[in-house]
Formats: sequence, C-alpha cells, structure tokens
Amino acid sequence: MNQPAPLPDRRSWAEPWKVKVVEPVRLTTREQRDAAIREAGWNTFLLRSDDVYIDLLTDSGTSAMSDSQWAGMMLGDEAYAGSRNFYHLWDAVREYYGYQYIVPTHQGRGAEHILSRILIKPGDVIPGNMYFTTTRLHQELAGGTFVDVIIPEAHDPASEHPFKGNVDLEGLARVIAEHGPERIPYVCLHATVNMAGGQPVSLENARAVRELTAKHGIRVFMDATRAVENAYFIQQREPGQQGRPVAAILKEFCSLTDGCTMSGKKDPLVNIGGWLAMNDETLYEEASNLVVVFEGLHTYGGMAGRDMEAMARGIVESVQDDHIRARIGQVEYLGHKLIGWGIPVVKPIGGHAVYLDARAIYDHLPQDQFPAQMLAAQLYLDSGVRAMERGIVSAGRDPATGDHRYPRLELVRLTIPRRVYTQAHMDVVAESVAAVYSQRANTPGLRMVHEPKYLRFFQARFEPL
Ligand code: PLI
Repeated sequence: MNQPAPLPDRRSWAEPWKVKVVEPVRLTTREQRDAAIREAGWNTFLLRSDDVYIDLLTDSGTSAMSDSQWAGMMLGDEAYAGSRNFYHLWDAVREYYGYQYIVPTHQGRGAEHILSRILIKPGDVIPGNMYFTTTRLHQELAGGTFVDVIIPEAHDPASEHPFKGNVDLEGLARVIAEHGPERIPYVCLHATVNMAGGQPVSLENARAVRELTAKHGIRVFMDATRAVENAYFIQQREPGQQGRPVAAILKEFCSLTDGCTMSGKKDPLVNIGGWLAMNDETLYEEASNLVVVFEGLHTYGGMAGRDMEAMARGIVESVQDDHIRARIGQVEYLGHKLIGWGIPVVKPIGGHAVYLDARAIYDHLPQDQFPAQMLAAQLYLDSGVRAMERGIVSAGRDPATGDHRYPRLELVRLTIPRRVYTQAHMDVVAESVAAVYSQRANTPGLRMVHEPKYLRFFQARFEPL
C-alpha cells in the first residue's frame, strides 16, 4: 500500500488578490504558429497578439489593474487644464517617490525625450549603468554619447553578485576625469537594470554615486521605471535593510537622486502613462514648458484624466510589501524551475523577467546569426509563448561606425506581466523552454532582411539560414 506523503515542512504563499474578470486566450496549432512566425518575419514584435497563447513579450503596459483602479477610471476629470486626477498623481509621486515637481508624459520615452532636450548639449557624455534602448537613443538624438559604467559582473550571466546593477565607481570617476564634469549633464541611474537581466542597485552604491557626483556638481537622474522592484531586492539582500518597508527604501533611494524618468507602464500598474520628476524648480519650468510642445498641457502630458487616476492608485498599490513579494516571487518561481533543470539563465533571477542565455543555449551560432532572435521564435513555435530578444538586435548599430554593436549578453527575456498569469501558466512556459532547450542542436541562425533605422528590434524582419 502507498505510504502518505510526509507533511510539508514549509508553508506556501499566494498572491494577495483574487480574479474578478478573465480574458480568454487562444491555443493555436503548430501549423498556425508556423505560418504566423513567417508572416511576422521571425520577429515576435510583429506577431498579432491573437496568435499568442502566453504573452511574455513585456511587462510594459500589460499589468492587470485592480478594482480600485478601474473604479478610479470612472472618476476621470477630463478637463483640458487642471484635472483633479493630475493633482492626485502629483500627490502620490510626492508621497512615495519624494520628488517635488512632476511633468506628466504619455509614457517613459516621452519623459526621456524632454529630459534629454533640456539637459544634453551636443558633445556631452552621459554615464549610465548599462544602456536602455529608448533612453540611449534620446541621449544620442540630443547630441550626447552614452558611456556604460556598470560593474563588470553585470555582463556575465553566471555571476551571482546580489547587486549586478551597481555603478562601477572607479569607472565613473575615470569618465568624469576624462571628459570633465562640464561635459556630463547627469548620470543616468537605472533601478533595476533591464538590459542586465532586471538586476538591482544597492542603496550603498546609490549613496556612493551621490557622493562622487556631488563633489563635481553633476546631477543624478534615475530611470525609476522598476524602482519599487529595486527597493524589494534591497530589502531582501542588503545588510541592515531587512524588515524595512519597501516604501521607505524606495523613498530613501529616490532622495539620493535629483529626479527621474518614469514609465508608468511597469511598477505603477497601468496600461499607459509616465512622468518626469525633479526637485529643481528652474528645471521644472523648462520641462513643463517643453512638454506642451511634444506631449500635451503640463497637467496631462498626453494622458487622459482617468489614466492619471489609475496611475495615482496604482502607485499606492505598487509599494505594498505583499504585492511586490508576490510579483517578484512569481518571476523567481519560473526562474528557479529553469535553473533546477540546468537551463542557462541570467543569475540571480531579476525582478520583472527571467532571461535565457541564448549564447550558451545556441553555442553553435555566431552572434551575427541572431541566436536570441531565433530562440524567441523557437519558443513561440513550440507553444505559442511570446518572449523578446535582448541581444545584438536590440543593441543596434554604433552611430559613428555603422557596425553592429556586439553586447556580451545575448538574451531572450521571458517578461512577466503583473497580476496576469497563474503558477500553472509559469509551468507551461517552463516546460516549453525545456522542450526548446532539448532540441537546441542544429537549430539554424537567421539573417536580417529588413532593418529599420531607429530601434530596429521592434520592426526588423528575418529569414532562417
Ligand atoms: O516604454 P516606455 O516609453 O513607457 O518606457 C521606456 C523605458 C524606459 N526605461 C526602461 C528601463 C524601460 O524598460 C522602458 C521600456 N521598456 C519596455 C517597453 C520593455 O519592454 O522593457
């Protein structure tokens, strides 16, 4: 007779919400997916979402809103000027991020555009802890040059450094000495670092960056898109921070910076929106003037009143410890499952996504045959799971030489939307990754047959070799 299983020696946790509304998703056949990926030029960005089963393309704008946020949508004040929802948003940013002034924008890149235009002059240099695609492009379009000052561990998928997003302080000091502080309008501090695998920056490192830049009168602007996730990692990993509320850590982190750009489509749990924040009143005046040219009046910046209300409420929800623990806990659940099966992923598991190491998985493919692009396509073919390339295609070309940039990291990002998928979905994803991994030998590479000028990863087309 079978013996009963031993009683559990640990307790499970579950998400601090239950499902009220469901959205059907479509299961497709292998033949349908085969046709869809060809039609999409082997680029998962060009698939129709109707052809996708589990959509892990991005965590951007894909969150499920709460009943309180949806209720807030009905309280939209759609006045052209001075909408009450704008003031709710401003209050939420002041309370939880601590910045004095905010300029709303339609999404994060709108804020990057405004910031780059007001601070960067041609010939300037902007040090940052790894590039992000839209951030670097706006810096370049304003005449600046991005310089990577992230610690070397960030470029090694296997390094288990707990704060792989940290700035290399000696590297930053060298950049300041080489170019002079007058050529450096600000340091761009991403928290967490998307392109490194969703890796955090420690409070200690942010303090040291503050100290070093203050000596030279250089500003620090944070990319706060996933700063709540960063604060959670500080709470979990940084000595002395355990037991502090994530909200308190977030506010302290922000206090070490002069302002931030924000894509509201990530941490703040909304489908659209963003903002630029700062403490300097003169800078605010310039930004709130420029925003009317490109985004909309300084009290809506491209957002509807209802969207600002949903974001104000989303900010409050996003900093609750039980929310953020469950959010990152789900990402870690998927990541640890893959690690357990020996599948190469970026370690430690990041805040918003699990990153497959395509260079290690397709070690027979040179980088200019786009291994990560192919791996994302194979995953889609196997199961209808949609992921995203984060490697040579995303890195684009060097504007000076016109050559491909060859990043050390050649990754596929399995990005988990907030409050959308269940543990069973994560199991389906993990099993599909395992299936694709087991068939890795002899997978061909790709060649690019259409290459757009800007942010090519969004619209490039490929063919198998
Ligand atoms: O997509 P936007 O314009 O709201 O935000 C741009 C943006 C800025 N910074 C960072 C770190 C991002 O991750 C970011 C957008 N990320 C996307 C779309 C993503 O899929 O990761």
